[in-house]
Amino acid sequence: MLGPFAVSKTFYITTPIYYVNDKPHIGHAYTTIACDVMARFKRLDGFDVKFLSGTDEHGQKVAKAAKDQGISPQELCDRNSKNFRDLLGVIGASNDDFIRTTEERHKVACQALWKQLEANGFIELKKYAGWYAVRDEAFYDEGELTKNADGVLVGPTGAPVERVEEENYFFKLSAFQDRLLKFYDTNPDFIGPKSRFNEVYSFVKGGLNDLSISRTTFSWGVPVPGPKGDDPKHIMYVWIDALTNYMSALGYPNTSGDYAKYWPNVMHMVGKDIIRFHCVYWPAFLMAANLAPPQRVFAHGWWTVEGQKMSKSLGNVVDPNDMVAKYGLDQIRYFLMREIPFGNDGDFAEAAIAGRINGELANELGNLAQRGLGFIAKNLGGELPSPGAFTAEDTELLKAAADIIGPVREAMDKQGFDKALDAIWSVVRAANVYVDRQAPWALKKTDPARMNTVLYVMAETVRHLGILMQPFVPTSANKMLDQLGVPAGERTFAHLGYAHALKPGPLPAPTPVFPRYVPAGEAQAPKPPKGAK
Ligand code: ME8
Repeated sequence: MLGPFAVSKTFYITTPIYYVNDKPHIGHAYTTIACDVMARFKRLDGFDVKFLSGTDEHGQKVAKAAKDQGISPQELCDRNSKNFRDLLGVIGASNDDFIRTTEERHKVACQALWKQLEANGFIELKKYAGWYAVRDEAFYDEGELTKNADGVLVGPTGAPVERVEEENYFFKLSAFQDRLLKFYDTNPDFIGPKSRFNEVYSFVKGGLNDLSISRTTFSWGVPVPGPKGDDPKHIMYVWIDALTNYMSALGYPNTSGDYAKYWPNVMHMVGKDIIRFHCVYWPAFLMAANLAPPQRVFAHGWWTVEGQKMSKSLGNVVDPNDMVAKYGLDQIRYFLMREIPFGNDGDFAEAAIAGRINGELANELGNLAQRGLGFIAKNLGGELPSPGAFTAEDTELLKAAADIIGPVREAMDKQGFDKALDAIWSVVRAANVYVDRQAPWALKKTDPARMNTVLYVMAETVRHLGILMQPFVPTSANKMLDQLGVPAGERTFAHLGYAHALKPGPLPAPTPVFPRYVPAGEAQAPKPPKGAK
């Protein structure tokens, strides 16, 4: 099956740009890691990939945070944007660019898009009286509001709203209902998972109001362009500014270069909280500017922490830096991608992390690699032996390892990270069963030629697993491939299959790739010597 991006072979993937009013937490790391896994997967699959992350630095929320801290908004942005940029290194993100909405290239793009919308007749100035939630940086309709337990008027997310009355520029969103519905009908893969597609579809079907896209009561934003330079009164609403980042990073309004190469083969990865902005407003802005909407938006679920909502007031906000330091980078990446079907909500429980590390990475995948390579190092002087004729069992395992890319690719095209790992794991488990059955250690005395073949088949299976696991656990997977002596240029999906099989000969000394996780207090507790009382 050809995935939605297969024809052009370019793939542009973006994280949301994160608000700099706060520190990065595990939720931000989650979205970025998912993008990184997708980006690495597509690169290994022969695509020309561009992977973008960045920070969302304008708006009332950021301006307020700066005021509360007694510093200028720019100072706050510089300080906090760095935290998000640094996190990318900590979580192993292979992004090609990092955009900040306070950069000049972004201002140029926002103003160009605005002018295009205006020239096409989709912007008008009118008086606005309505409800705004600063926490969500979103306007809500009267009908969406409720009172919370404290009697405070809140939007559908629980964020308090305030009454605003301003003269604003409006985007004629109401004119796009039919075009959007038609676009969804003809592009059923535009939104994943399916449940979110249905949610967006019924929202648009219910009717669209025009959208206020400028603010006048504060000044921390991109100035609205006027006929003679910047409009002194209006700044852009932070969401029209924020969404445009995806094109600023391609050099828009220059429509040659990266823009021509990557747009609209783009996938926006977002949390379920910001789906309306990406699946309704963003395609409408683009249609209004005669530009193509993105190919796909995937909205993932939210993590709770040990069963509770993550919040500053509960003091349970998980810092990804701490988690990586405690469990290891690949271990955290694996856990986040494996633990819950992508798209669902899930719970971040530390006992579950340890369970995945020990049960799957150490006992299953790590053990498989270590059993084969350790045996070769100990008994064959570290030389990968030449295989003899393959039996039916050998061929079956080798074929399973080579063919699994099909189902893995199919799962990844739908961002089914857990399903892709399930498929890879079917080979890990089959390989462990194979080793138990073939028992190379017993063959050492009885049939050394057969032992050589079994060890070779094991090593060749581990080579496939190493190649396939690179997007998820890049450091460890490459360590596995190093230990098999696989050249750096022979690690893509084009190198799966027996045509690129390992060459017999000396291997580097193996070291365990996936250590067991031992909680701090229990680390290395010395065993009492035998016979000691
Ligand atoms: O919304 N579980 O930025 P933001 C999983 N600036 N993911 C979570 C999460 C959780 N508990 N909490 C946050 C913005 N996220 C805008 C985006 S894009 C043009 C502008 C993730 O800093 C999730 O991906 O509030 C969510 O969409 C994102 O962080 C929100 O980050």
